[in-house]
Amino acid sequence: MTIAGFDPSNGAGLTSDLKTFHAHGLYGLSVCTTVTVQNDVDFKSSHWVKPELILEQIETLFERFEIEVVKIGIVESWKTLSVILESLKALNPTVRVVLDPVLKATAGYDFHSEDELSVLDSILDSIFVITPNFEEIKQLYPEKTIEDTIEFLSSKTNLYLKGGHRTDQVGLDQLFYDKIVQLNIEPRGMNISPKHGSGCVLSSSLASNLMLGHSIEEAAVLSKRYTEQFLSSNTSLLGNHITLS
Ligand code: PXL
Repeated sequence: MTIAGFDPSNGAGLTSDLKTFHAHGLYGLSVCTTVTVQNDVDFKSSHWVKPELILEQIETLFERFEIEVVKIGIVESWKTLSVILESLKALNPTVRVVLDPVLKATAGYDFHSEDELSVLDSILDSIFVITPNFEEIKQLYPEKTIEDTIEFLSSKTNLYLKGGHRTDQVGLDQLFYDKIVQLNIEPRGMNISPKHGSGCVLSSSLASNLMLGHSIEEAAVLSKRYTEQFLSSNTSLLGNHITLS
């Protein structure tokens, strides 16, 4: 299941997640947190779905399906995220959550501007893995160094740090898991070009691979490779998932 926003261009958000789930051979369920007005280059506005309505969507799906892995994307606030997590845990105590902490749309729009970080701190241990990029990890704890933030986050949850925006080694992703293990996932040097919503693809591929029974380490590598393939599918800002041969 994905709990995310609707992006009419389908590069990001829940429709992008559904395409990713489908390409992994899974049937995806989706819960909408916001209706956004955007295309692949221009983010105009976000119209948030009330938390009660988000919960009603979640509960209605749980009435019919056993949901074991949930990817969460854009939410209005960390408080809303905490309400969603509480509901998920009540419906399935062993649910695993992949959190893509969307703080800024690529097309320039800030979320969580006046948000309480202490709320995020208190919910990190109910998340299975968090998937920030370099910009997001800096923005999450601006007063800490990146190294300190990595240490803090990885003491509470698994951390998949996306390296697309890093300046030292572009495209080097890092997984910090089981509190102490670090795995560097090198880029494969494919002919990739930037895409709108690539972070959504990585996190929903990670959720898919976990759902398929892979360990966090295997799932991380498979998702990196899946995302690279997606990024190299064409040169436009909207990528293709799989092609039938
Ligand atoms: O890629 C981040 C993201 C996630 N979800 C939605 C978005 C965006 C970026 O634009 O619109 C709905």
